[in-house]
Amino acid sequence: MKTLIIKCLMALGLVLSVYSFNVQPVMAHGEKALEPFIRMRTIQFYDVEWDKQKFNVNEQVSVSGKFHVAEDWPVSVPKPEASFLNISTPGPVLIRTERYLNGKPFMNSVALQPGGDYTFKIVLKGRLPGRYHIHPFFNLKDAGQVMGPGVWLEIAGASANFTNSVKTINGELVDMETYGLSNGILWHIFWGVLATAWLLWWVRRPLFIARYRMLQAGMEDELVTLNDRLIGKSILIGVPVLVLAANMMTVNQYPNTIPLQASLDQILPLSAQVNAGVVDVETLKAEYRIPNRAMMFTLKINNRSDKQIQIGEFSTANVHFLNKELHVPSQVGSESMTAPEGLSMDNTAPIQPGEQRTMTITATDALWESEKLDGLVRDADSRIGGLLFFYDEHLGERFISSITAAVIPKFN
Ligand SMILES: [Cu+2]
Repeated sequence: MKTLIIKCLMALGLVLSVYSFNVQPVMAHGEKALEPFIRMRTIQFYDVEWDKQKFNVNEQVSVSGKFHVAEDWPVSVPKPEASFLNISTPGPVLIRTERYLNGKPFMNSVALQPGGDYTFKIVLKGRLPGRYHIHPFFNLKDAGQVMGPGVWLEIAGASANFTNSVKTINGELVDMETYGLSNGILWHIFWGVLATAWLLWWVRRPLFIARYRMLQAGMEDELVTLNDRLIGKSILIGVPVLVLAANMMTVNQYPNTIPLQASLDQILPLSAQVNAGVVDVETLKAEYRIPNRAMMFTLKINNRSDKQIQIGEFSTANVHFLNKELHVPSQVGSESMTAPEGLSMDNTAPIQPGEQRTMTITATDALWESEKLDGLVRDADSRIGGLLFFYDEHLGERFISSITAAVIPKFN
């Protein structure tokens, strides 16, 4: 017996030690969970910048950037008719105070147009001190969350110093952290007590089988007593009277209120987006070489600008593949998602104004695998999408083209 116990303990110890070898801090929080074709062909964030990444409780911080809504929206994903721009945080560590789309403030969900470009800005305020990974992201109705690039934010200070006061339309200054809290708790407790009491009133008596037998014996009149009826009637009258009276009191106390808004905001994409359509790119072929972790595109490029241009970057699902020949500025805070030498091409000569060229570019990096984008080749929808960034010779002007293609996997 003793040896058996020792054996069991040893086995358990072995199991535990195996687990302890595998313990690693979990850094991700679901960014890669969505299918690759959704992450690459719905909302494509770019130029996302935080005005600061270290700040104090109560201090304002803002994130701004742009996104392109893919033309080649996946057929299995509902159209972005109701999309909500938000910030993903581990709990209420920040509060959102302002939000803009194309410079216009907006409160609700918004309908986005495939093919459109938008600028956004979200203003936040530090609430709980700590170090957090934060992303702007879009909640797409019936599709899920499409993450923007993540950064680490460090909030210093003490949570006790946090203040969140707003002035109401009546000119009253209220503390949003506690406003209406006791009233809310009171009503929850009241309804909870009333409902529990009503349940207990019936449950304390013999229930189903005993009552069923009485019913069978023709004694249904005795099942419901006079007291039962009296209490039932008083609740039937008392509850609506109470609700109406409370409602009247509230209306009297707060005559000017605005209902919670449930409409859709209508904000059109940036109309004549600067440079849109100036550089035409058609994808003739896309191949993914699994052992090399390399995506190869055959592109037909038509440079209709008056500049000589070069491809500087290919980006998809917040991963950036840069052309090392060109020193394009990498996006802020995205070091871990950038392959600085990831983009190569068969013809590095600049594309002349008016030139049409068919060329092959290859985006190679382990990020295809670590960001779980290579799962694309096992999806029922194996199309890829992304943004190509062209630059003129002085890196002064930038032309963006959205590309899309069906991907053919190469297994060796
Ligand atoms: Cu993150």
